[in-house]
Parts: sequence; C-alpha cells; structure tokens
Amino acid sequence: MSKPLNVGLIGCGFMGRTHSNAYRKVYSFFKPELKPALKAICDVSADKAKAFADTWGYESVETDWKKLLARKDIDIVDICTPNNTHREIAMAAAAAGKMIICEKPLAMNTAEGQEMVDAVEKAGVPNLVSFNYRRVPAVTLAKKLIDEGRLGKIFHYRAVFLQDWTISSDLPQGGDALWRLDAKVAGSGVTGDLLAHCIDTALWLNGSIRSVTAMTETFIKERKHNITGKVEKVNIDDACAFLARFSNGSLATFESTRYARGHKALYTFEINGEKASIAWDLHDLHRLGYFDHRDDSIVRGWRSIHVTDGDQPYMGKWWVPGLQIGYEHSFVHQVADFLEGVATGRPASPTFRDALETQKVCDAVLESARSGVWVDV
Ligand code: SOE
Repeated sequence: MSKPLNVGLIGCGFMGRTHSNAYRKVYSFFKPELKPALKAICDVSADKAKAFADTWGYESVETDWKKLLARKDIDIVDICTPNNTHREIAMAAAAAGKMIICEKPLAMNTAEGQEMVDAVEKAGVPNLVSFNYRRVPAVTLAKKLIDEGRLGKIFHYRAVFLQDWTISSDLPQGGDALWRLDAKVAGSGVTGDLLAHCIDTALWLNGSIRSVTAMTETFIKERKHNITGKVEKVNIDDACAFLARFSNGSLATFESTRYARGHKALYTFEINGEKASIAWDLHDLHRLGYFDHRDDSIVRGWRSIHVTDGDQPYMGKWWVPGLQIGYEHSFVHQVADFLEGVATGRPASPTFRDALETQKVCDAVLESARSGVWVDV
C-alpha cells in the first residue's frame, strides 16, 4: 500500500503544467511507495489558480506562497515560478521542513544558489532541481554507455540548444510568459535558460568543467517592458557560445541562441571517444546515435538505437517494445526518481548541490563573455 505525499505547486505556467502532469501519471506507471497527491496549487492570480486546479485536479487553491508553506498538510513544495523567486521560496520551504523540487536554473547566480544549498542541507530536506533532459531514456542510456567505458577516453563534447522565438523586435520583455527576456527576473538569457540544460547534461555525462571562454550577444538592444510599459534596455544574452575544458582532458563547444530561424527547440549533443561516439537530438528524442569502432569494418557505421525496449532506461514501465514515449515523460521519470530517493534515502540527482555546479559554470561563462578572457570554474 503506497503512502500519500501531498504536493503544493507554485506557478501555473508551462512548467507548472509539465510537473502537474508528471504527478498525475507517476503512480499509474511507476507504482512508487510514496504516492503524490495534488493538494494545492498556488498563483498570485486566483482566477488562474482556480482554472489550473480545475484542469489538473488540485484539491485547493492558494494565492500567497507563504500561506502554502505554512500548511501542515503540504509535504512537497514544487517551485515553478520565475528564477528571481526561487531563492526566497526555497529558503522558506526548507525552514518549514518541506521537501523541495525547484525548476531550473537553481538560482539567479552562484551566491544565491550557495545559500539555497546551505539551507536545504541544514534543514535536511530532500531536494531536486528539474533538469528533465537527463531523464529522456536515450540520454540516460548515453550515461550508461559512458559509465560502462564503451567510449573509452573522451576527446570531444559538442552541444547546441537553438530556438528562434525572440527574433521579432516587437516582442516585449517582462511579465507572464515573457519574463525570460527580463534579466531582473531571469538572471540571464540563453545561458541560464538553455545552456544550463546543456551544462547539466554535460557535467552528468562527462564530469566537471575546469575552465571556459565565452562570447554573448544581445541582438535587440531595447524592448518595450510589459509591466512598466516603457521601452527599456535589454540586459539578457540573446545568444552565447563558449569553449570549455573538462577535467578529464576533453574539449567542448557549447552554443545557444534564440535567433536561429527555423529552430524551435533543437537541443543536440555529440560525444567522441577513442572507441565510440554517441549523438542525441531532442527532435528525435527516443533515438540514440551510436558508432562503435570495434564493430567489424564491413558493417561499421552509425546506428540509430530506437530506445523503446524494456531493458533500456525507464522503458520497462511504459508500453511494449517498439512504442516510443516523449518530452512529458522525462518529468514523470524525474518525479518517480525523486520519490524513490525519498523512500530509500538515496537522493535523486541533481540535488541543489549538484545544480550549483551548473550555476557556477553559467556564472563563469557570463564572466568570461564580459571580460573576454578564460575563466576557471
Ligand atoms: C524556453 O523557451 C524553454 O521553455 C526553457 O525554459 C525550457 O527549460 C526548455 O526545456 C525549453 O525551452
């Protein structure tokens, strides 16, 4: 018999939806020992919160996150609010003894992130940052292949995350849905929003990054602000490219932009080792490209592994071999792993401490873009 665990989720945006969907599905497929119950949804707009509660099946509604945190019947606080609120909510949730799941990036910067790590560790509460792409089965399979040593020594890591949704100069900054363009709310542009995903995956697959050199650009210098109504300077990075040296000696290139016309969410990475290479593409997320030099030369070549078999990561919990899953499932896996971590006492990764490493790389990238020199992480 599963034990219930009550969820209080803050924020009714896109991420609030992905997390809510995950809580609803996880029990049916993963049968965790702890069963999440959608207890309360919180948003500053009562209308939005009520509509969200109706859509996703939350039992109750709050409009003040402090009230949500004060409730005795809430076990997990799930933070799906803009980046500039993560620190304050997470610190208060830790002090209230709640388990915490926080959307990425962990914080606005490393100093804030460090405070959050200290707070959750002092309180001893389970904590996780939502870097969902780790839990796409093909990406998890990549981790397994690397850990088994199939690639041998790794020479290169190459990652890109391309979008095109901010090209129009008419697009305002700030407010609902567009806070990602407002540096005061988002902290940074593509570095914290998109490259943070690439960095999290890279640190997980290939170990720590030693140093970086970066360039950023803000193509549209001024935009109307949705809240103030004034035309204001744009302070986010619209595009960022950086080189990195990993501690294992491998070299890396990372690139991200919201100005790559034709690309909506093209996240790809390729890793080249002495014995084998792997490649992954979010647009074809259930496949993993794999090239093994040890294959017989007459049949050697890139193979496209259709990651749908029961013995491949997470897939035994879904349908039958050959039938693929998609983006939303990475969040279901995240909740399943978090709940298992709570039940077993072996925390799922990335914890706040793990995510702080990504934050440090993001900060080093932005510092290097400002200074024009290599920066040690
Ligand atoms: C930005 O458009 C965004 O929604 C990110 O914030 C998400 O983290 C990414 O997964 C998809 O793109």
